[in-house]
Amino acid sequence: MLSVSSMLSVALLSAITVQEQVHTVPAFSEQELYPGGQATARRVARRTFIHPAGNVPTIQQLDFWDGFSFFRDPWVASPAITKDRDGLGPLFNARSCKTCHNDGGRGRLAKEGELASPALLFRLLKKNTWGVDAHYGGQLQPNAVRLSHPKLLKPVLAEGNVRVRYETIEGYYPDGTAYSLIKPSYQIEQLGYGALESDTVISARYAPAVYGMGLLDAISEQDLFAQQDIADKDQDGISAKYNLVTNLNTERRSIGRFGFKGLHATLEQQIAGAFVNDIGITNPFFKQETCTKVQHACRSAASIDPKGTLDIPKKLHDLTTYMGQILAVPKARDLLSPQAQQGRTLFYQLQCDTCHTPSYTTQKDYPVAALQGQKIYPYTDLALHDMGEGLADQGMENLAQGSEWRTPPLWGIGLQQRVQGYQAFLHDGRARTIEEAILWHGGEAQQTKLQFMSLNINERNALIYFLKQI
Ligand code: HEC
Ligand code: HEC
Ligand SMILES: [Ca+2]
Ligand SMILES: [Ca+2]
Repeated sequence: MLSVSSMLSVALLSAITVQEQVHTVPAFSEQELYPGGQATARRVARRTFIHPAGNVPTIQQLDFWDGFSFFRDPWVASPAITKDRDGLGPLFNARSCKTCHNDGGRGRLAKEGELASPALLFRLLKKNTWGVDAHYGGQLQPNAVRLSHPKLLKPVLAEGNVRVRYETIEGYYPDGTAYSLIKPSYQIEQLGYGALESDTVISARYAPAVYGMGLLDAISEQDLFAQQDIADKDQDGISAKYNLVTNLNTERRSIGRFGFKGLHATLEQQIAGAFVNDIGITNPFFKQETCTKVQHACRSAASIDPKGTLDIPKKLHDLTTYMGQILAVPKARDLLSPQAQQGRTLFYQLQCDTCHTPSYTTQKDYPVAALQGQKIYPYTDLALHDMGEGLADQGMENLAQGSEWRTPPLWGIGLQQRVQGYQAFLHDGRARTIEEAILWHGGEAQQTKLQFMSLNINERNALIYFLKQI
């Protein structure tokens, strides 16, 4: 006999009728060939992703190249002769944006057993609560400026380095095909300020491509919120949660859409965060250098900076933001071929589109005219998803748990190998191929992953071929 409580739950279960998922495959649209709408790059890039949006007037293209120099050129310690490129550090990860976002694409990773390259940086987080390490702050900076100044009694010490090792995991598809994955582990070395706090956890982040960011910035908040499904009401096993952060412009809680944990509300604030944390360049959004209370030499170095104020004033900041806004998305490639079309159908049938939302129309009142009202195909909902233990670290970042990651855009991912001569995927760059990236999907994406695995080899290849063309 059923107990009252289990009868109740049976009643509840039948009341919530599990919706039959209809995997509709939308008709192909020619617009998919131009993932950035009219702002798509005019030609497929060779050796670089740096192109201004195809539809911006010449005068704005000049601003773009001007802004690009702030992305490309290294910053130097102050005092220096170059007055508009100084202020580096005291602590920093790299001297320029380009060091990590190589040619607008992803950074180059170090080999197994070597010290991590700058393109892999390490956040220092807390378990189950949002906080940072008291001694090292929220990010490990492996570099420090070398200054000589009478007031600086001791040199600024770098914070440390990380050595990366990989463990190989072998597996088989149901059809018997073998695959192998590599799982990273990290060892921190040369700590400059003693041990990390015992409850500090490290979270590796691999510098992503930065093209198309202005278009993601131009998606309206309503369009994103419409996809929110924290309690999984539609019962497809996939929830979508946004990381709500303070928009430093409006002081209002907004969707954090940038970064692997969705920590920054706007592109401008994401770039401002990169400046202060990664390069040590203070700016109107982040006015303090990253020195912690115990980093005395760092604090002295910051205080003797002859500029005494922010390393970049507002205007310069806008210029850089502008460059980030109109950095163009590449055109799709062989999307019309039968193989790509077969892969496209599978992409929808397997419900990859539930998280990798194919398209949006950008806001009509976004400040940059070229990006207004564009039909774009980024393939992301910009929401956080539980991706399972395999991809999890233990750190909390605002509302994001260790296992939750923001869906990354997929546009242009297949070009990385061709343009840059190397490729790596996922938040820590552990996936050597697109196939491996899919195989790491777990948690809410577990079902989708299993369905991918049970495809036959031609179908799997077709799906991957499609992803390489978008
Ligand atoms: C030390 C390496 C490094 C440097 C230098 C660096 N970045 Fe990044 N960048 C990253 C990493 C890693 C992430 C992902 C961060 C995260 O999610 O925690 C990122 C994220 C971003 C994003 C968000 C991408 C997305 O998909 O949401 C943008 C935009 C960006 N960086 C722009 C810049 C700009 C502009 C500069 C120069 C001012 C810069 N970065 C400097 C490593 C770097
Ligand atoms: C539950 C949501 C969800 C579903 C369903 C999903 N993905 Fe993802 N996908 C993500 C998230 C989140 C990441 C980032 C994970 C990370 O970096 O650790 C990701 C990463 C990727 C990447 C790597 C992108 C990059 O730039 O590194 C590829 C490729 C990808 N997904 C393809 C697919 C395909 C193909 C499917 C369907 C078979 C699929 N995904 C289904 C959420 C999802
Ligand atoms: Ca500085
Ligand atoms: Ca630090």
